[in-house]
Amino acid sequence: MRQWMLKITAYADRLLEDLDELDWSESIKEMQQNWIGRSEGAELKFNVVSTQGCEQGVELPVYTTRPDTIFGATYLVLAPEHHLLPSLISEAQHESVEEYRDLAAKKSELERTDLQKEKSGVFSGSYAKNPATGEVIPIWIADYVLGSYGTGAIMAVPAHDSRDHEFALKYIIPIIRVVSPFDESCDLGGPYLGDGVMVNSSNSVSGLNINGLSCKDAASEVINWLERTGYGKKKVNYKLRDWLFARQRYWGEPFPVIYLDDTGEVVPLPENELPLTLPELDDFTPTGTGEPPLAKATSWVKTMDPISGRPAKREMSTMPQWAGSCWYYLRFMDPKNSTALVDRVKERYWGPVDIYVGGAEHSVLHLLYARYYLRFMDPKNSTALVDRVKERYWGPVDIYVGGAEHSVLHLLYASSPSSFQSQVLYDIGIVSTKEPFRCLINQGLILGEVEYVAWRDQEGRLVSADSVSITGNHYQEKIPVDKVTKIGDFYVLKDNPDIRLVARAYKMSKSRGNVINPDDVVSEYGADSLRLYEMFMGPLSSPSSFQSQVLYDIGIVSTKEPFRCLINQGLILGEVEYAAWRDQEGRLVSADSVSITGNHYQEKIPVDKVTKIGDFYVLKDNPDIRLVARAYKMSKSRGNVINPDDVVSEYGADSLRLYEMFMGPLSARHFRFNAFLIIVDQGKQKSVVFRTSEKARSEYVKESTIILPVQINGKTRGTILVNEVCSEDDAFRVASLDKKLSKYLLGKTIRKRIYVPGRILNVILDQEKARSEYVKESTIILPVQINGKTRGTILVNEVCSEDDAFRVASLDKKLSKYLLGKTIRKRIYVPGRILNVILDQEKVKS
Ligand code: ANZ
Repeated sequence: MRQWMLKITAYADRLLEDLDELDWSESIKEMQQNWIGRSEGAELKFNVVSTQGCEQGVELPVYTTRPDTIFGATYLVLAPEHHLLPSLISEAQHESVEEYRDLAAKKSELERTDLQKEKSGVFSGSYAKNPATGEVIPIWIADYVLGSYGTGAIMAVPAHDSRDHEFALKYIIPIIRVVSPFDESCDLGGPYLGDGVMVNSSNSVSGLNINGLSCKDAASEVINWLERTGYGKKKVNYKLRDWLFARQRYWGEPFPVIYLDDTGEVVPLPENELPLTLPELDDFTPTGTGEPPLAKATSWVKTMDPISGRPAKREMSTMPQWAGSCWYYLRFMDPKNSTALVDRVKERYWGPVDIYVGGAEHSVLHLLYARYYLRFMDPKNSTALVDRVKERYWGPVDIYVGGAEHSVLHLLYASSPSSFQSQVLYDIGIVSTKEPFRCLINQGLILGEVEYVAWRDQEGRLVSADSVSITGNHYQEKIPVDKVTKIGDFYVLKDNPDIRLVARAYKMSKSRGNVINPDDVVSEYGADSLRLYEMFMGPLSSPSSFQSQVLYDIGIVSTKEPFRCLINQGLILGEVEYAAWRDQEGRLVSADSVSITGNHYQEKIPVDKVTKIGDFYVLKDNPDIRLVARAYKMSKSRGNVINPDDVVSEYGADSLRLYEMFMGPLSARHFRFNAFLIIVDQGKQKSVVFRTSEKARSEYVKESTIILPVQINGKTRGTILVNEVCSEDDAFRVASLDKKLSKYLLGKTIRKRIYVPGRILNVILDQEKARSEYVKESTIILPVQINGKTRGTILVNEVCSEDDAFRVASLDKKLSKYLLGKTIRKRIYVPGRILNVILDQEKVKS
């Protein structure tokens, strides 16, 4: 079959070298490197000989990356599809070789390489001479050698290659060791694949002696010898194949070429005949004759050369899907241009794509093809086809009339991801950059909603997930989300918190029934709700699970018109304002010890005098003084109005847009979409990505905040961020509020604290108490009331002391909000039942 191939192999080196310039993940770069698969070695010829060693006039070239091991080559292997095979099969072996070839033809390349459990092969009946040793060695046929790689034949070195070793053991072929490990004590049970010193590698007749050399030196010595004696030469090989660019299907860009009826010559259509579009076809199913479906469009196929008027036929194959996907992004830069692919000035302004977000599954094929397209045809590669290509945007380069290899190549491309197109357009001067996508981000997978399951034992009794044993014959039962609650780090049954559940999110799939269709979400919650939710799902590259609950939580639900809903409700407050308290004598008083009766008054503090330690804002030069931080509704009278127009003209619309996106989920209720709407139409100002951030930098560098290591019982368990000179109490408070550290402190009795300001905080716990861990069966959920109203629950030991219960409550994120900075009048504690904290009412007012 006549096919079109693009000569991507001419770009292999450039596509490899230019990977360095890209801000892509190392794994994707590695995949592209592996796909291109550059390997350096030698191609050398073995003469086919009779059993007596007489040359038969047939040369068998092999490709090897280990020319140093030539003295260890004790047999040759040909791929079953090797074109020289028919001339090598002896009469006696004919039948078994044919049988073996039929079997091999049924396997895929993958099955023949990685998946093949046991090597198999058959003797051809012929021999060859090892040019280095002068020995006559057998030629075998085996399907672990692929016809499509290298020369389709190998010199097998069973002492130093695993596949050859396995094969030689099976068919009892000599194994000659030629590399001795540097470390002589190493185990030589199997093939030795490592580096070492050459042994058994000298022959006076061939004049080659590499004994004592390292593998690397021996390899270059052998290559010199091959080149000197004419047996071979240095060779670089690529796994990358040329790109089979024709498809026998209807959908796809038609090739703009015709074949002249009289001579069969291929003529590209002149530019004024472009674009060539597909003919309308009612029936585009396969023809059944082997011809592509376009053969059915007889009046379209039959045409004439627009220049000479000679009768001709159009190409009936079409281009593959990659043909368009490799350059569509250029069209986005200049979509209405009808005379060029993209205007040069526009391309220079917009290109290359700053960030490309795509799944890792595109990492090789699409991304390599796209890179190749931008490079196209090496100007120094003077094939006749180059000029033709230059006349067109992406014309095919090479005509390939292929045989059996086609099926192999085609399968290779279809089954494994690879990629390549962008260098093309760079070389023919259409684009100014050879790389299409400067930065590549592989987005994380969005999994389905978290699913919960409980375990039951053989008698059907619920068993907590942490005490399920593999031998216990337990089985799982799905639990609806409304029966689940979270306590600490664990999901438990709401009405039986002792039973921990297994919580897991799965990849969305039809068979699992957990697919969430964005269209459904949009129609239920509105497109903006979904958009906002996506912005807060976490880092783009991390996987996460879809949580419809969050759509409720951010308060945008129950209306299909979230814009209107938000504009009516949301409020963006002015900048945060800070105030310090002073007492009657004008002395500064920390906000947490101000009493309402003390006649204190407030003083505004400029932002540059404020720093944050843990959750609190304090005076930079006196961190013991906590400040009141509060944002107020924007009002003219307060003078805190922020006009979006001013923000846009100072920072650019993109900056504001970006800022709004990152205001944080908690402020969603205060999110200001009207400001968002205003800036959308502001036009493109200088993008935030090009702005310097000097202002922000100096703001953050000045601080005397340090990272303080925290030890628990002498073992460093984490760090906290505190002011260099902060007090021991403050350091301990920050540590006990820290998520990680609090786990070690929760419910424990502190025996001692050792604090060296600026250096370390070490907390020594009462060991006995520490042992009675809190996660045992005696752990209960204790309701906590503040002023008689239940405000939350805590997880404590049934018999824990009042002090401990109170400490756990005050470390609880939700409850601490009620307690922070308040004076406690009274605590009522009924172990195992309730903790009620009565606050000083007057204080609450402040
Ligand atoms: C002798 C030798 C000795 C080899 C040794 C390896 C180790 P890469 O790196 O993938 O290019 N080979 C060559 N052509 C092959 C084919 N068509 N099908 C299967 N295997 C083939 O690998 C190159 C090595 O793979 C070559 O070097 C050859 O085996 C084998 F100690 O030659 B070597």
